[in-house]
Amino acid sequence: MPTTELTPTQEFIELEHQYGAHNYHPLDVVIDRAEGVWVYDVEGRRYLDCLAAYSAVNQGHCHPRILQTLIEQAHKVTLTSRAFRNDQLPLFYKELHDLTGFDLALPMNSGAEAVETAVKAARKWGYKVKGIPNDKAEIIVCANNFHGRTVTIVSFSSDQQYRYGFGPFTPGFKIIPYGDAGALREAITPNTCAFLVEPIQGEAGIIIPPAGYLKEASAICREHRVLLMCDEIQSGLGRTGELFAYMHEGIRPDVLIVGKALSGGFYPVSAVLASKEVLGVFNPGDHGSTFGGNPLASAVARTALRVLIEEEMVRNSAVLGRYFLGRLQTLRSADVKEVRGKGLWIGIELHSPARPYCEALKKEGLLCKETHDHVIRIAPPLTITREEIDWAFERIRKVIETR
Ligand code: IF1
Repeated sequence: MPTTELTPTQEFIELEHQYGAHNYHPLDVVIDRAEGVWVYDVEGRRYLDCLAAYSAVNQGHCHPRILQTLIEQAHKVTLTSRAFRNDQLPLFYKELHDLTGFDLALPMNSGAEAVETAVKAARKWGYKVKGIPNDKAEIIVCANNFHGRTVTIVSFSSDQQYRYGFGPFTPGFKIIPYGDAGALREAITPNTCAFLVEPIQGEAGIIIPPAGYLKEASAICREHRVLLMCDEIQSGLGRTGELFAYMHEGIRPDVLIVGKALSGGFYPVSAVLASKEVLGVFNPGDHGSTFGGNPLASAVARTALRVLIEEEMVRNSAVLGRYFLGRLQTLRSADVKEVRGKGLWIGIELHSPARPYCEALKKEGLLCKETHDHVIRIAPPLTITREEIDWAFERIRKVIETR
């Protein structure tokens, strides 16, 4: 009986299948090394990473300067807990303030934890500062939002799969259509404390709202003393060609939520940035986290921000994003419905499912991920070069125009 020899890739997949929960449907590529925009699988094949870990490695995989910081800090101290102080968090706070202009920051780990922190801050601000009756605070969110996977966050998701089987849900949220400032005005009540929105919706398929939407939403929030909270966990830190996506509209949110590339993909680091009036509602013991603001996270994030600025990755995202979008908009296929994007964040919307295209692109050496079934998300590290874009474009054109 010939034994079925498994390839190294199949062996790893088999182990995952046998011993891991099946909460993902990843492409069958097993990566064991990564550098810059390139990743390598266990059989030595090379791929251009057009997902960048959902924009967590904007700085490119294993950025040497961030790696150096990680190693040096790991030899010194990694975790003190917030019961004591450390020498990296104060410097991280100061550099976040200098970079963003927000008075204060509250450091957490995952993006979802930062979103939960923003929800708690907005509610407590609503009660203590705005004077909303206790337990009556309302937060407005948009349909097709993605803000994380906790029970409270999926309580305000409009995606049935993200909610199915996870009730009962947290009350106090209202869902309005995305991109419709009038709907926001309509939904506000005297008990509304905040409007939580992605400046560009990522998981929904890189949905860019009408020009002026965020500006109008900001004015409506100011008029009704509602906190505008921008979730820039995916759209932030250069992805759209500005440091933060809200900057395209010349506005400034009351609360800014960041994560992912805040650590360049080396470590879970997230944060909520806001004024003293908002984050000042937290008293000692109100809120926290074992790892939040630890010295290793703070040191890594400081270098991740530094390389983003010093190596002009935001400008690269703007210039090469326009170039990449321009080339992709020349694609000729009856299956392409729209090609849209901002900076190095591009969605190729198709009439048919995107997954088969992602499988075909993998065979050509390009790793992309479908989002919401019909969109191929193109989001490479912001360090990509024009030559690498041309290399990627040739393969995308071959797959899209010859299927
Ligand atoms: C998964 C999606 C992207 C986010 C925004 C908060 C969070 C995310 C705008 C939560 C996280 C990740 C989560 C990851 C896949 C990925 C994702 F497909 F889930 F929706 F990027 F679009 N706000 N997005 O994009 O941050 O807690 O994950 O650190 O859950 O499958 P997190």
